[in-house]
Amino acid sequence: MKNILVLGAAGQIGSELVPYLRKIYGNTAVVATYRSTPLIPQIMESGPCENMDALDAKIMFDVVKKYDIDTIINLVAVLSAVGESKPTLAWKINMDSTLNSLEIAKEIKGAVFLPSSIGAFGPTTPMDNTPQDTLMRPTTVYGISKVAAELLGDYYFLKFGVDCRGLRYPGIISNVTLPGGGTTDYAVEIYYEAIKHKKYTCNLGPGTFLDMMYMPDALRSLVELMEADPSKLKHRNCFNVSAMSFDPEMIAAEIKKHIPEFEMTYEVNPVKQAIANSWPNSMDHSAAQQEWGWKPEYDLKTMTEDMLRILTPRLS
Ligand code: AKB
Repeated sequence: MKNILVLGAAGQIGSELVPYLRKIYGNTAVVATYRSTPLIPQIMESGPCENMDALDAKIMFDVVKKYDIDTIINLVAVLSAVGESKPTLAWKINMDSTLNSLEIAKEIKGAVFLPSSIGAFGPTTPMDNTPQDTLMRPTTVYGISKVAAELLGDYYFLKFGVDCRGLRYPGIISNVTLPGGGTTDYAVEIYYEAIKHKKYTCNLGPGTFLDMMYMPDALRSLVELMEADPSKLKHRNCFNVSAMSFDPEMIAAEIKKHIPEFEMTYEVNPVKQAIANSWPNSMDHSAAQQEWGWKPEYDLKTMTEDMLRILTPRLS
């Protein structure tokens, strides 16, 4: 990657990915784009930014040309829970931004990163140690758009030689920008509420296991995959990647070790619960280990220590 365009840079991943990439590749080499949500000041002040709509291919192409972009990272997405209340909008945003990225990469002979998700799996997928290659019949519009994007990524690689790569991200836990509209959002909110109010009402029920990952691992996995030797990649779109699997009781118990008065209660959101029940409990990420050396650094214990260390002074 030399000159990188990050679409959706104001979101949960984008607001940390842009500074991370600028540190590695240089401030002027990473162009951050956004539409309605403003970028964080650190991004606005440290390098090029463009206010543009990723659904407008002509404008995206002009920006790509202006900065001599060779790699497009498309983080534009309507997530799983919101997608169920606005399915046609979710489909349009998720698919049009994907197609525009692939079409423009084809023109410039560039590379594309497409994030997929545990949401690409469905209720008929094996739930435990979910294999890399398995049955994928998701029951959310978000998941359907992710499977379609994975297939399109492979199609553009095979048909046009576009160097498209992707990761099936689990729930991502972070402390800069809150996620919005996802099913795994509870695992971020719980830290904020534990610090601010010493209590949290969880919208997923006890025993709901899901894969999760701390943001530093998510950022590193993206760069490691994009820089991996292409001749080693048997799977391009997309690799299972995970760092930990837990249920609400386990994360609450870990937080309680640091905040003994913390209490969690449950008020299950039926839409989110149905989505979570259709997703894997834990994924097998051995293909990512074998093909490009994936290895997570954080587990539930070390992530909790780090989240509380960073958030406590900010929120107290
Ligand atoms: C969501 O919950 O929708 C996302 C995801 C796992 O893709 N965080």
